[in-house]
Amino acid sequence: MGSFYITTPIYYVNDVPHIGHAYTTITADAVARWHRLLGDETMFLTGTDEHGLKIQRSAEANGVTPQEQADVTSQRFRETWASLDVTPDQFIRTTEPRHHTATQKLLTQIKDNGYIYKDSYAGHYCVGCEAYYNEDDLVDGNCPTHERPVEWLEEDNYFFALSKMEDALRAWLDTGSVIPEGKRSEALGIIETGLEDVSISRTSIDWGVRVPWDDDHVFYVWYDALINYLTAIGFGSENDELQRWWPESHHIVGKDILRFHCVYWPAMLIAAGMEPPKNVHVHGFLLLGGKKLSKTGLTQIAPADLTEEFGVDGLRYHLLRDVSFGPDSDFSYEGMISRYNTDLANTLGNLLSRVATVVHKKCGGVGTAPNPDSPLAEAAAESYTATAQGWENITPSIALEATWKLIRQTNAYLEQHEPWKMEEGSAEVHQVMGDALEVLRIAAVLTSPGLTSSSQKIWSAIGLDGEVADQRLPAAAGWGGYPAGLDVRKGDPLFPRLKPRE
Ligand code: ME8
Repeated sequence: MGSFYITTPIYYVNDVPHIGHAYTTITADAVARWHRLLGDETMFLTGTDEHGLKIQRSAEANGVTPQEQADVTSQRFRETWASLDVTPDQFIRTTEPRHHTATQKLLTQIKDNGYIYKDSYAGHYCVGCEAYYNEDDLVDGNCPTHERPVEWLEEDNYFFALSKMEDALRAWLDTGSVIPEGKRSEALGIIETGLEDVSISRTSIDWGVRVPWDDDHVFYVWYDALINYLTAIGFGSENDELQRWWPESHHIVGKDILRFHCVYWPAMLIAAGMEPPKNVHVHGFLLLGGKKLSKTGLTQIAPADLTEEFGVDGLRYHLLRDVSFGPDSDFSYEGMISRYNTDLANTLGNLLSRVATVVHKKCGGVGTAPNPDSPLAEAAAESYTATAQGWENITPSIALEATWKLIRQTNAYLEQHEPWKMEEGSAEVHQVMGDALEVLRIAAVLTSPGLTSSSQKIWSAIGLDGEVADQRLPAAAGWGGYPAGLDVRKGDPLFPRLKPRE
C-alpha cells in the first residue's frame, strides 16, 4: 500500500470530447481503479485547459465570452466522463483562482532562482495567426496559413532559460522517467539538438494568468496549463499535499505533447528547485484510415456514438485492450465488433452463462466452493501475477490479456470435463462448477477496473454481496474465496453478440 497520483492532460475547451480524449482518460481511470483495489491512497486528476488564444478565438466565433465558452465545454467534458464511468478524484479548471495562485507562485519561484528574464522578441508576425514565423516558414514573404504579408514586430516577452537545463534534464531522463523507451529516446533527441530559451508571456492577449510582477503580461497558456498538476495537490494553498502525492506522480499524455511534458515541464520544476514528476507515460495516437482522428473524424466520433451500440464497458474494454500503450493504433468499427464478440460475448459472457445454466440444471441453482487442488488454481495465480504487472506498468492491454487467458482456460476446462453431461447433483459436477464459479469471482475482481458495471453484474450473479470495487488485492485474487451455498442467478446475456451494422 502506498500513494498513487495519476493525471491526464487537461483538455482544451475549444472543442468537445472525442474518443482520443476518451482513450487517455479511460486508461488513467482504469489504472486508478486498479490502485484503489490494491488499497493504495489514490488521486486521479483530469480537467480542462481554459486559457489562451485558441479559446479566446473560438469564444469570439461562437459569440460568447471566453469564460462562458469554458464553462459550457468544461461541463461537457465532466458529463462525458461521468457517462463513461470515469471517476476522477478531482476535475480541475485552469480558470479557478487556486490555479492562478499556484501558477504565479511557481513562476515567481523560477524567476527568483534566476531562470526568467525579460527580452524583446523580434520576428515576422502574422496577426491572423497571432504567431511569429521564421524567415524559412514564409511563402514569398507571406504567412503560410493566411497568405497575407507578415509584419515585423517587436514585443517584450519574459523568457524561461531552458538552455541552462540540458544537463539536469538528461539526468532526469536517465532515471527512466519517460516510458516507453522509444519516447524517452525521443525526449533525449530533443535535448541533443540543443535547447533554446522559450518565451513564456504575451502582451498581445489577456485571457490568461497575469504575470504577478508585470501587469502588462499574461503567461502563455502552456506555462499555466502544466502547473495544474501541482495546483490540484494544493501547491500555493494552505492544504499543500505535495509531500503525499508528488513523489508518486504519473502523467499520462499523448505523443503530441511529449515535448511539453518531457522537456519543458521537468525543466520548469527543476528550475523552481522542485522534483520533476516520477513518470511520464506517453501513448501513441488512435488513427482512423491512417490519419489522426483529431484531424479527420474528431467530431464525428463522440464516445456516445459508440456506447449506444457497444455499451460503456464495450467501449472501455476496446480502448484498453485493443490499443496497446505506446505505438499508434488503427481504430476501426470492424475491429471493435470483432474484439467485442470474441472476448466479451464468446469468452467472458459465455463463461458466465454456461456456469449459471449448469448450476441451475445440475446443482439446484446453488454454488459450491472450489477444489483447493484444482488445476485452475495455478492458472489463476499466474493470471493474477501477470495482470498485476500489466496494470503496474500502465500497459492495460497486457493486463487484460493476462486476465482473459484465465477465462479462456476455464472455458477449455469446461469443454474438457463437459459438466452439462454429468449426473445431476453428483460430486463431480459440484466440483467442476465450484472451480468455475471461483474463476468468475476472481475474474470479476480483476476485470473491474475496465468493466465497471459488468464486473459487478458477474459478482452479483454468482451470489456475492457488496461491491466488487470494494474488494482488496491481492487477497481477493487468492484461490478459495468463493463460499458454498450461494444462490446463482441466471440472467440475460452479459454481452449480447453484435452483428456489424450496414
Ligand atoms: O494538448 N489519439 O489538449 P488537447 C489518442 N490542453 N489520444 C488523443 C488523440 C488521438 N487521436 N487526440 C487527442 C492539449 N488525444 C493541452 C494539454 S496538459 C497540461 C495540456 C488525447 O485537448 C491525447 O492524450 O489537444 C493528447 O495528448 C490530448 O488528447 C490532447 O488534448
